[in-house]
Amino acid sequence: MHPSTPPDTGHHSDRRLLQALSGTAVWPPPVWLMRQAGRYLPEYRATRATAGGFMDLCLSVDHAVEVTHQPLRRYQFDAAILFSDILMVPYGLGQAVWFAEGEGPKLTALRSRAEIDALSTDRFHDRLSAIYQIVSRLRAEIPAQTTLLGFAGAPWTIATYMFEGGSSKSFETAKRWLWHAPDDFAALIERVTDATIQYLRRQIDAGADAVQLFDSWASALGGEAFERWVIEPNARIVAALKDSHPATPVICFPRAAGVQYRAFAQRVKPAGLSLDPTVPLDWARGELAGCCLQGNLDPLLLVTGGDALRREVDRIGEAMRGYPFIFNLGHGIVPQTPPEHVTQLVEQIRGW
Ligand code: 1CP
Repeated sequence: MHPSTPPDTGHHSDRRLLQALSGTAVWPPPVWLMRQAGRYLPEYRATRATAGGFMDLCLSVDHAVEVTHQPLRRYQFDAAILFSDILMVPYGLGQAVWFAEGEGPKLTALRSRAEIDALSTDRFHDRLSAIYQIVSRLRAEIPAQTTLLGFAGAPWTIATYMFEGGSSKSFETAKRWLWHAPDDFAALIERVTDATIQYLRRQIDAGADAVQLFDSWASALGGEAFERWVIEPNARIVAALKDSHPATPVICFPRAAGVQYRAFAQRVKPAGLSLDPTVPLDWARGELAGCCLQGNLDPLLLVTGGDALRREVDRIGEAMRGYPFIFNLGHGIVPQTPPEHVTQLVEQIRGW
């Protein structure tokens, strides 16, 4: 350390993950994992069992703070991510959201323009006030060098749940709306976009150091529809946050968007871009320059473990050395992941 370097005062310049997002090549790279809190951890399952439903878990300040801490007690991650869910925005807008045991998320599907117009931001921050308390408690409690990430779903992905009433494979209902009734679809996207901007601003004000936008179903759209419903809303959110909170980086994740990642990066210009496992890293370094890249280990390799995992982790590191990069998975951890494989992964990266 240089003799004039000030002691660790907890200033955010000490946060390696923020250095990477500001365009610096940090080595070894900062690491965190999508869904790093969750069902693969026995302590998560124990807390979840006492919390009631999944929505109760997300809206209970003590429980959500506890499960956010759990992976940090086991692993030296560079970031904590707010424990919550992307479906908090529909909930904040007044839609009913619940999680049926073993079936995933359920919502009362939107069926008319009147139901779209009835969604309201009037009580949005009230309904979500627990989330802002969770963020501010986390920022006070986690180590100074650990980055606190807030997050939200991107509008297209959120719209699929709002129109389908839950998970979908084909997105048939949502697509019917966007092609049959584009004005109504646009009204919904606009409402969700505005709410998401307000939601992320409040998370940042409460202490989030950076935020991630999950567009998990971006790959369902192409051509003009990708431009209008994926690129445009992401661009509007990133621009609004740059305007109000210029020091807070945004990471975008237009998952599985393939070559459309290039147009996305050029138009949205996020500080960070999260890559799914199919994106070739040498291609990404050339075509997505200007963004700090994050990714992109296949989460199932973390289930397999052993030499196959070790080799792939080294390959990713070699490809990204010398480039602004955050090590992550290409999608969330799956429940059958052995926790000791995460230990192996983090130790390997720290040993580079
Ligand atoms: O039973 C349980 O305990 C619930 C499982 C679970 C968990 C742990 C759900 C339900 N959500 C979460 C937490 C969660 N979801 C986080 C927490 C922070 C973290 O540690 O990363 C985050 C960031 C999310 C984001 C999320 N929710 C996304 C985007 C990322 C992705 O996986 O693509 C999506 C699509 C959701 C919807 C959702 N919530 C829960 C499930 C099982 C799903 C996916 C359903 C589907 O496939 O449609």
